[in-house]
Amino acid sequence: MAAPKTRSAAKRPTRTSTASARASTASARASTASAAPAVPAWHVAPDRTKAWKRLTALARKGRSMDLRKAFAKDRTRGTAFSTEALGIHLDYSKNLIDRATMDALFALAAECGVEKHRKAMFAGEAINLTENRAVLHVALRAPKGAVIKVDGRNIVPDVHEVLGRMERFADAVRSGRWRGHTGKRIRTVVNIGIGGSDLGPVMAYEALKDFSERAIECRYVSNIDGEDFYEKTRDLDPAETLFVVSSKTFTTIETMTNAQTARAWALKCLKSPAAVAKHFVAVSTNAAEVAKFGIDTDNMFGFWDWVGGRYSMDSAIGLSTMVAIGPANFRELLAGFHDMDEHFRTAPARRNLPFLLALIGLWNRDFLGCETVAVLPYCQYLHRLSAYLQQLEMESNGKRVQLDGTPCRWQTSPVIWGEPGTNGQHAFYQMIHQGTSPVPCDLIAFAQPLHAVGSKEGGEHHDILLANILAQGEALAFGKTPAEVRAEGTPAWLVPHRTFPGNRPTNTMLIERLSPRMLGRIIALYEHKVFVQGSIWRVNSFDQWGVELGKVLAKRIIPELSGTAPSRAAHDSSTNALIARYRAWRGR
Ligand code: G6Q
Repeated sequence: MAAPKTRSAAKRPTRTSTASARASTASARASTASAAPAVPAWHVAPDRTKAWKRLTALARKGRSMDLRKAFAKDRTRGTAFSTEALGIHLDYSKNLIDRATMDALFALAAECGVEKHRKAMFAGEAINLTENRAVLHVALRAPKGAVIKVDGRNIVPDVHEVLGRMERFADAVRSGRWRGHTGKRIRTVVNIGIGGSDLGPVMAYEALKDFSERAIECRYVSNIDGEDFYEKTRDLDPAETLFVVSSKTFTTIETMTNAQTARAWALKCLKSPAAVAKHFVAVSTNAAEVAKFGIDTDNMFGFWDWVGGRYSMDSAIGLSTMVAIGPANFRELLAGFHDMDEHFRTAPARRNLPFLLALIGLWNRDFLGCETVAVLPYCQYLHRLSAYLQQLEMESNGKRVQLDGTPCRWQTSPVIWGEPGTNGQHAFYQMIHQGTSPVPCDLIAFAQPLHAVGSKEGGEHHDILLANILAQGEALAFGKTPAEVRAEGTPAWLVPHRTFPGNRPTNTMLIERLSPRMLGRIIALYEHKVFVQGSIWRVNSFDQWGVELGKVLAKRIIPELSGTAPSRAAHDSSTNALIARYRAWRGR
C-alpha cells in the first residue's frame, strides 16, 4: 500500500483577516490531483482485522444475551461498564456486551489505527482526502498559547484574532453601542444559514437560552421555503433587526436567496442602501462574494476551509450564539470543547468517552444489526440536539465507499433521530419497547436542574424527570416477562401484549449540570465519537458528496417550474408529470 500522506499535502489555511479570507466558489471541492490520494498503510479495513473476526463470533452470543442474567451473575456490572470524566458519567452496562466484547472492540480500534488517525488529525494532516484538506475544528477551541501548525504555520493566533473581532462586535450589539440605521438598538438577530451554518447555532441558542441576554432574541432562517422567512420576520421592525448571513461558501442557494429577500425587506423600510452596513454582517470564507452582496468586508467574520460546515458551530458561525450568551460564556463553551479534545487525545481508550460511545455504537450497528439510534435528552433545553447530531453523524459517516473508493463491506452510519424525554415516552417509545427492530438509545440527563421548579410535596419536576429516564433504562434492559405479567392477574390472551422483551440496549449519560462549558464537552464528545467510528469504517467523515446531485438537478428544474423556460418534458415520466401538474396549479 502507498505511503502515508505527508503534512505538506495539507492545504495552507488562509489568513484570518477579512481582507485575506480566501474566496471559495464551490460548496465542496475535489482534490485537483489526478491520482487517487494515498491511504496510509495503517488505515486497514476493519474486516481484515483479527478483532473483526472475533467480534463476528461474539455477535451470536450478543444477540441472545439476557441482561437480567448478566446483571445477576455479575453484581459489579453496573460499575464495571461505567466511566466518568469531565462531569459526564457514562453507564454503558445496559448494552449487549461482556468483557470479551469490549476487549475485542478495543482491539479493533487499535488494529484499525484509530490512534494514528487521531494523531494525524491533531497534527493538521490533510486527512480529508477527497478534498485534500486538513481537519482542524480542534484548533477553533485551542487556548491562546497553543501551537497547531499546518505547513509549518501556527494557525491558533488566526483563530484568536477572529474571536477577538467577534467579541468586540457581540459586546457592541449587546450593550447597545451598535445601533441600527435609524439609531435604534438591535432587538433581534436573525441568522440566515442552512445545514452546518444553522443547525449548530440553533441548537446552541436553544440549549443555552438560560445563559442568554433575553433582551435580544435570536431567530434562525434556513429553509428556502419562503414561509420560513415570512414567519421569522413578520413581526419584526427592520430598524431593530440585524441579519447575520452565515455561509462558508456564500454561494448556497437557500442562504443567498433568503439573504437577498432580507435585504429587500430591510431596505423597503429603511430606504437607503447605506442601511445594509448597519443591519447585515457576514460569516464566510468568501470575501469576494460577501463584497458583491454589498456587505462591507469589515463586517465579515472569517473562518477557514479546514473547518467543515457541521464542525463549525464554535467558529465565527457561532456569532449569533456569542451575541446571545456573551463573549465570556462563549469562551466557556470553547473551553468545554477543548476539555473534551484533551480527554479524547490523552485518555486511555478504556476510559475515553468518545471511544466508548463509538465502539458500543459500532457493535450495535455492525454486529447486532441495529439500523437506527435514538438520542433522547431528558432536558428541554436540548430539544434540538438530535437534529444537530443527525447531521453530524449521518453526513459524516453516511458513506458507502472506503477512503480508497472501494465499497464498504460493512454497515456505516445508522439513522440518528430523537426527541426530548419525557415527551417521546408518550409518542414513539412504544416501538422502542415492543417493536420488532431494536433501537439503541442514548439517554442523557443532568443531575442539577437550572430551575428547580415544583414543591417537594407535589414532587419536584426534576426528580420526576430523572425517575423517568432511569425507569426507561430499566424497562428497556430488563423488560417484563410473561410470568410477571401473569402474576399480576392478566388474562392469558393479554399476556403477550403486556410482555416487554427487554434486552434493548441503552447508554445513560448522567451529567452534572448544563452550562456553556458542559455543552462544549457534550458536542465535542459526539464529534470525536463520529471520528472514531469513521476511522474504523474507513470512510471520509469530512466530505459530503452525497448532497451534490440533488442541488444540480434542482438548478435545472427551477426555470421549468417558474415558467421562464418551457417545460421540456426532458425528465422521466414521473418527474415530467409532476412538473406539469405544478405548472397547471400555478397557472403557468
Ligand atoms: C456541512 C455541510 C453543509 C453546509 C451547508 C451550508 O458539513 O457542508 O451542511 O454546512 O450546505 O453551506 P454554506 O455554509 O457554504 O452555505
